[in-house]
Amino acid sequence: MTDSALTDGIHLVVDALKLNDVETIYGVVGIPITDMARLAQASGIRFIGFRHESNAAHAAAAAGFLTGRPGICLTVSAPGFLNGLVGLANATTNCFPMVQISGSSERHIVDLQRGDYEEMDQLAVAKQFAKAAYRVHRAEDIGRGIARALRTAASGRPGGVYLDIPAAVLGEVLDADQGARSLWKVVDPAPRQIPDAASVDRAVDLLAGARKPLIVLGKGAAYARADEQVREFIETTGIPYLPMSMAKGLLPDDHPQSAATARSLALKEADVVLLVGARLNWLLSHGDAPSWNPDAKFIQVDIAAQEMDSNQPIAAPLVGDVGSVMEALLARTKPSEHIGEWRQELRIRSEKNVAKMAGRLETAATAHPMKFLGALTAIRDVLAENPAIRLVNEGANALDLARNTIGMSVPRHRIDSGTWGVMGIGMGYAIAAAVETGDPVVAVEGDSAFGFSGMELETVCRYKLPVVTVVLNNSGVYKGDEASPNGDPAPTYLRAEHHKMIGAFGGKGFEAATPADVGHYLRLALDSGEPALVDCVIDPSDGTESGNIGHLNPKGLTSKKGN
Ligand code: ADP
Ligand code: TPW
Repeated sequence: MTDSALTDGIHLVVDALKLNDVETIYGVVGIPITDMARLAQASGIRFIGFRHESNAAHAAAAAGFLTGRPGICLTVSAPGFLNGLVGLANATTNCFPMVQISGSSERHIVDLQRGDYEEMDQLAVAKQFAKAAYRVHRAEDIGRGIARALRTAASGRPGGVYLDIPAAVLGEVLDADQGARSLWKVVDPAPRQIPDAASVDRAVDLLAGARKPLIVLGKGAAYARADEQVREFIETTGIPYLPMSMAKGLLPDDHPQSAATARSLALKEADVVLLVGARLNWLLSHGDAPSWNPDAKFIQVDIAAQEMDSNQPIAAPLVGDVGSVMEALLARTKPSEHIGEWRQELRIRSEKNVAKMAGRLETAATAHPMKFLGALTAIRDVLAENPAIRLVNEGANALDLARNTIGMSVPRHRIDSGTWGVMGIGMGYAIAAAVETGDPVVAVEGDSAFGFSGMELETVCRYKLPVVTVVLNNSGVYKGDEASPNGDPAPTYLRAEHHKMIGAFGGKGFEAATPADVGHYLRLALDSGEPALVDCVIDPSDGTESGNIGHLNPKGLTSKKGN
């Protein structure tokens, strides 16, 4: 037998990924996967090498959301695997499809805890954090393992899947023909799921009787890529809708039916609520009074049947994919009657809120030192000039205020901290957005949030990605003006001149002290199409603790007394 008639585990992994149209792998190399990264690159798969696996995994998750196909993250064993796990768990929580492939150490040593290099039972650990976790024990099962991982990640409710491949399997040599026959391409990994006709009737009847109906669009609706069906349903029925943060842009934020600027009134008053790819979790106050009308009836569109009744009784469950369900609803639904008054009520509240916000923005525009809202108004104006820009957003105040200030007009152009409110997604998401879409990316980051993945600026520069990072730098977590009782900095205090960092990696850094500076440098950076960072110097006293979720933050007795 000649060498050309042989293959090995490493080749089979790369071949299986290629066969399944994987174009990019996000990862960090080391034993036992370095050669796999090299081979992937040589075979035409793009390998994006990161500084830390959490960021690579976050990138793979974002790639999954942005493309609708599982993003791939590749890590080494134990510590690299654990670093990636944060991204894998976050992907699962957010219902993004991704696969984390990690090399692992020798099973016969690990399982007897004899002390191998990077010893860990990774499969057992991953099971708790992933939608599913699999291990391949023989090279001839690599194709099966990858097919299974890809289908599990993408089908039904998407999520993160872990695939464990021991070093010995990667090194295993087998006959090339036998190897080739062991691989296959997954057919129709995420089939449509048509709703039951009776469930559609039930929902239509409920909606028909509503006086104050409301539609809530979640990131599942954005993920479903049923943009036309969603828009048509909303516009045909005339029902007001609220977009969750990552559903913004599914319809343009200035759409006349958007109730975003009358959110609290909409929740309090709605009598029939149609949830579309949105869970009634903490982000929607679990559907509870007093945020919601206690008599509201819920209709829920979700691909995952187990989501129904998780918080409130679901009067009309619609289990299926958003596209199929909206089509079925559209076929039976007529324009809603008697909702003119309801829409008028929301409009009046909205006008009042918008006027209040305009006042705040006006005050912020001239404030010195600069306020969050001053910088954000400038960012908003620049982004409005180019709707193709992908927006990444994390922080506390930086997240809440940017979400409310920056309008989106195109679906899936905003990715953020999501269901967990996690910090650290910034650079990973930005890198994936640039790599997967080729569009310019602006990452609007709180200064603390940015620090979690800041070293990946080097990755942005190394791959010359069109990512502009805008740091809203108020010198701290939430705020930067807290005094400490001893000589140490306060727990919330941070200090960095971020624009200097990127220079070390060959990117351009700007420091902006006024909204005019912010707009000017952001435009300059976007026009260059090159990696850049704008550090916005924000008043350290601006911002509230925990942003708009301060009520979730337990306070000790000392704080309560105001000491
Ligand atoms: P948000 O945070 O924007 O409110 P969530 O992440 O809470 O959104 O909810 C997303 C929901 O969308 C999940 O329950 C998930 O099962 C569902 N989902 C994901 N993809 C689809 C799809 N193609 N069709 C229907 N539901 C989907
Ligand atoms: C992985 C807790 C929530 S928000 C935040 C932290 C540390 C940073 C807020 O400060 P930032 O924004 O980014 O400067 P701003 O605009 O308010 O000043 N670790 C993880 N996730 C979370 N959510 C935290 C800690 C947290």
